[in-house]
Amino acid sequence: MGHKVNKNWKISTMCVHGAGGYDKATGAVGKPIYQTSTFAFESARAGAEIFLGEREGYVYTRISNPTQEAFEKEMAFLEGGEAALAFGSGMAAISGVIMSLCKNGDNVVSSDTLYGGSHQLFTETLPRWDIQVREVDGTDCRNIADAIDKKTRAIYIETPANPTMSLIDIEQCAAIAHKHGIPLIVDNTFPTPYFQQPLKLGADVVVHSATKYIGGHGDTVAGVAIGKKDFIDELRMGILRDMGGIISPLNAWLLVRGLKTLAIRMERHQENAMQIAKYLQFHPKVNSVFYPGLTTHPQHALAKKQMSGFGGMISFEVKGGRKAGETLMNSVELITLAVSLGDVDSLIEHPGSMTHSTYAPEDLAAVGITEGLVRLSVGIEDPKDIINDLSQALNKIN
Ligand code: LCS
Repeated sequence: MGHKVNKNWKISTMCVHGAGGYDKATGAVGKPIYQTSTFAFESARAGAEIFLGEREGYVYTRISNPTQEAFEKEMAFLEGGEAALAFGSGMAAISGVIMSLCKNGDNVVSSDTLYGGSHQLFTETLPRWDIQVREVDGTDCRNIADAIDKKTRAIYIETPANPTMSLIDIEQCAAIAHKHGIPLIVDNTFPTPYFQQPLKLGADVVVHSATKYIGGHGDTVAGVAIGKKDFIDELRMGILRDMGGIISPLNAWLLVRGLKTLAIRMERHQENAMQIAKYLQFHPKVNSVFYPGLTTHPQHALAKKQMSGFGGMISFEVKGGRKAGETLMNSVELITLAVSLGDVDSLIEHPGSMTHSTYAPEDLAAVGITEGLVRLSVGIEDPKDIINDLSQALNKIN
């Protein structure tokens, strides 16, 4: 009958078939969108047994739904985890995981170069419940080890980091975490499981903004956490059920569809990014280019060790600071001036004043987000067209 999921498949096959099986009820090959809030019970007794966890079954879409489940199964399969849980956004996944592990008085040790929203959650929002996040320079794992104390409940890292493309050694962080009996959480949004599988390097939990490469088409906001079944079950029946930050069936379906082309999209994003990084590297209006695939990237060796590819994100510093960056962003014609990333379309933005404006000015400088830093999410267009667009826009800088 075909479509029988096999753990030995290569990842591009997993992307297409990993959600497994035809729809049991109808044989539909495309995953149906179960656009329902509630599910009928066979009998009063069956309903009570499902509530008690003595019988399998769906109850209510805030707890589970077959379309969400198809996405979760696929993500667990791709990341090599036991189970996954979908959320309504990447931030819901990140905050959910941290809240599930911590209570007031606890702390988390985190790398300091993070998506600006994660930084805001860690430094403004979680402290309101007396959960402190200690952000340290994770490019040297000793800083992480030094910040751990008896109240530390997890290590959290983002690698490659948004937007500087700095890397953190996942294996080393996992060893530190396990020495202290705490989990390592990795935000794997930038590389996706296609290029990096943190659980296989010792991490315990992976989180994603599925809004990005997982969906891939810029039409969905979503998140997901992957890890051990016990942890994910607790997350589902605790934070997700009680805080309610779920994904809709339609959005879960868009992600299942997006994942089918993840492998070929990531290959193309990477091919394009490499060409563009090389082009920018020698451009007279560009000071420096940050892309882990360049041999000049200070952590190129680590990238080769823990990633199977370098992804589609580039940041670069233009000569002339913020003003020059603004000229560039106002002059692009093909590339869209917008936040978000990982879409098939190329997107450009200024982290210092947009995605990372949640950092205090002195903290921005400390983590390497300079005034002239521009972030480019390289799309899957023809690379010559992207380069021509950058070329004409860079030429507008005086
Ligand atoms: N983690 C990373 C690495 C991200 O880049 C983002 C969003 C999130 C988590 C949060 O995910 P969301 O809730 O938005 O699904 N990054 C964005 C960015 O760089 N521009 O706009 C959003």
